Amino acid sequence: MSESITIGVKPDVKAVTLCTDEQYQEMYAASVADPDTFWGEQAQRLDWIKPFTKVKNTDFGGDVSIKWFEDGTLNVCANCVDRHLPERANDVALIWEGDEPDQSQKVTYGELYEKVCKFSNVLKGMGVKKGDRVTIYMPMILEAVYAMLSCARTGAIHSVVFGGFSPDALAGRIEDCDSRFVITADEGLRGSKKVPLKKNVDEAISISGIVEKTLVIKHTGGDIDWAADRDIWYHEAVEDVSADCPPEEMNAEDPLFILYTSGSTGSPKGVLHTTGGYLVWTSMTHQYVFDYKPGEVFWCTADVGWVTGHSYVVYGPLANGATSLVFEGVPTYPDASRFWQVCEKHKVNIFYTAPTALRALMREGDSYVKAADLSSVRLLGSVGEPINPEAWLWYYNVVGQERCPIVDTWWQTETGGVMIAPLPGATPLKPGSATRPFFGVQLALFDNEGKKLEGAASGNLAVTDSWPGQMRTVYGDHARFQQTYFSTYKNTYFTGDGCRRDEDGYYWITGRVDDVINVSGHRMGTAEIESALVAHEAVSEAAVVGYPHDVKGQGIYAYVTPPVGVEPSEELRKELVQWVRHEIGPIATPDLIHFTPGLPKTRSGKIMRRILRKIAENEFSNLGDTSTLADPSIVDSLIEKRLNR
Ligand code: 6R9
Repeated sequence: MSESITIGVKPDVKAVTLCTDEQYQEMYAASVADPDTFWGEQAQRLDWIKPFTKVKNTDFGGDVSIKWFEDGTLNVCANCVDRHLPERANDVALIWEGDEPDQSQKVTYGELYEKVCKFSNVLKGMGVKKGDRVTIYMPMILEAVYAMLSCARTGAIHSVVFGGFSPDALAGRIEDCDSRFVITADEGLRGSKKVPLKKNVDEAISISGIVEKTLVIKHTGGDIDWAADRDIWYHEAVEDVSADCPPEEMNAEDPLFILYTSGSTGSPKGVLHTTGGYLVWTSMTHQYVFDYKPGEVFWCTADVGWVTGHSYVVYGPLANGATSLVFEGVPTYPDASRFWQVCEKHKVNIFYTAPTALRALMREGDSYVKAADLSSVRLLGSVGEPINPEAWLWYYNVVGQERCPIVDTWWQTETGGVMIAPLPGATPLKPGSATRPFFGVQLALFDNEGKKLEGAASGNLAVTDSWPGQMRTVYGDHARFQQTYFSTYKNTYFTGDGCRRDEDGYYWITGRVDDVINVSGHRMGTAEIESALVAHEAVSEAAVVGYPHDVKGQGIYAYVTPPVGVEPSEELRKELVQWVRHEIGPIATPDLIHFTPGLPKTRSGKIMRRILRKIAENEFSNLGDTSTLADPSIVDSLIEKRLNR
């Protein structure tokens, strides 16, 4: 990625009203000079039941302790729904667009209130209490949003698991947070294909065994198995409940949700977000970064199984009284015009998606975009991975018709909401750069030796002080939280990303510097895929790395060593691909499997991943020092048989 492309972003491309460049500078300076005053004021955007008297109480040293607004109380659901009723009861809160283009539905704030109260009473009827963990494994239907908001209303902690994860992966997440309740649907639909959600839940429960009640939404009406002592139909349970359910009074630091995410080692971590700071952060970033104005239709295409769906389909937009679009389908069904048809149909004003979707659609040609009337769209957003200049320019020229600013937003599951992004109008854009930090975000770059870099430089991206939306801990394992994020650099949160800062102070994210790969905007630990592979009897050792992929951003390249006596074959390759899909889910499907009799190792037995990465990238002319290898000849044979040419 290069900053040398200068494209003529038209000077009149200004969505803005909220902020000028000078105002940004002033507000940013104030936010870091006196966080207590700044955030104390910003938090007034929410309705508090009991006002807080303390704002920031955070410590990145020692055991790490992060508290914001710690003596205040509020309810997230009441902030997203109830408080809008006096002014917006008849405004549309949610637009649902189904998998088939002839299915859609609108729900006003008034209707949402009733739906959520009833859903909450169904949860209570099942025995869900404040502090209980509730696993949500759902398609992108409105009940997924009701389920999340109802957990927030009753004080339960939701753990949404993406519907594309396998029963094994689901079972692991149920067990890790000791979740006795699961909310699911009979089946999901994606691009006319059925996803057997209830069947997967049944299988997960047979593995983990701790689930007491399953609430099932009837969506497709497909055949499912039924356990009468455990399974409850939502449409039956909701018939007998009242539409009145007062929101639970929650402390600002009470947990709101757990969301599992991959890291470089071990099993996925349960990222824990709490109540007050998270909602201040998502609501404020949604307003400023997307320049959101009342009455506008906001469409974030992410699934609620990922953090982007939590923060910008559900919590940020609804806290701001926005109209948020929930899309069940995929960008290419019935054809590659779907996104643009939906924008036209629902008069979408702000559109937020991932580069991988843009690259896939760009390949299909411009005609699909041009066939739709996109005159309502005024702002475009990007998230999940670095956006390459080619995709950026296509987004800007073809989709945005050279009139819509693009906000490239860098953030993570751990950060709760956007951390680096332009403020439309205030920030001059550079294609490929997420530009500058949001209010309160203090960034730093470090080299590999731990030295802080000043001015224009490339290094590892870190954040030196807390912000309200930050994760508070790894659920059930605070030591892992400290170890993962705060042990690399002293008193500093380490992001795991590499980054360059240019002479204008703009940030250019270059990708992960740890063993995490980003496939189609989905974050995955290479260690997870490796442990799935070695669980197969025909694999004695495996090493997984990423390699550049035109559409997915990164593809999955797996080096596999079969045990002595097992011959690699095309059948075995196919079997291993299916195996990984079954163990983790389709998103972890290896693109390339390279059978090798051995892996390059140091004499102490450490796999030299640096070399494997270079070979997978087809960049093996400069492999660096291989003298420490136990058997250097293995490298030549790997190069000779490399699969990405
Ligand atoms: C929100 C989300 C986080 C990782 C992050 C980084 C990559 C996200 C990006 C980006 C470059 C952007 N990432 N946004 N890289 N430019 N605008 O995606 O969360 O799933 O936790 O992934 O995604 O590598 O560290 P999550």
